[in-house]
Amino acid sequence: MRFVKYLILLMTLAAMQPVAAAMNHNGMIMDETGMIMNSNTDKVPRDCKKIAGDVNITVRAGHKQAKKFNGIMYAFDQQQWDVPPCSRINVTFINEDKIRHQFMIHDLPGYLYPQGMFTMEIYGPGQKTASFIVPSQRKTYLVHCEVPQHMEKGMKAQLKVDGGDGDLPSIPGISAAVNADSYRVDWDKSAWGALLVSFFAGAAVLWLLNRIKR
Ligand SMILES: [Cu+2]
Repeated sequence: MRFVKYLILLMTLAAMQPVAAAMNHNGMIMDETGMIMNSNTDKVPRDCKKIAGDVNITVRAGHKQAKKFNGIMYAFDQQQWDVPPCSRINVTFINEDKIRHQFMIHDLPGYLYPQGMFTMEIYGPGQKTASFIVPSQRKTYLVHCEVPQHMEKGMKAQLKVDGGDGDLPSIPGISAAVNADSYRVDWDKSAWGALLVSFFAGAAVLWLLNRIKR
């Protein structure tokens, strides 16, 4: 019994951990409509002398934005943004759906953005504005929505600093997937068997119907 109690205590502690981590997170602004993480309007990256300028972008996210592509479900209105080195990006993020969406960018310098991330999340229809400052390096950054399956279903884009260092895979309308979806039939013995069985079953039904009519 003592062992079970100990186990339950351990499991409870383990379950509490993510909550504690979220509470400790510096730079997180949260309200009932969403959250902004690691917003940065004035801390200049080490490799930049100063902020080169402001780039204002409006990003719409939703189901409607996916209509221009085949086979995807969610998208941003734009799949790519080009920005100059050391610029401050002021993002107005608009969620057009009645579900959560995020604008999340990865691999920013860790000393300014914990875990290299800048994130905006909106729980339903609405908008938020926040900023981040990019370093000087020529690089392509991944932008996506981290709600489960949203990136896989098309909510994926890229932000290029100084022209970027290439395209990321499976950006709708820009690049091909690493593993493309495949809907081919694997014509092995069982597939042929199923086809033959269906064929003869169908023929038998027709033959029976014919007999009943007479
Ligand atoms: Cu989403």
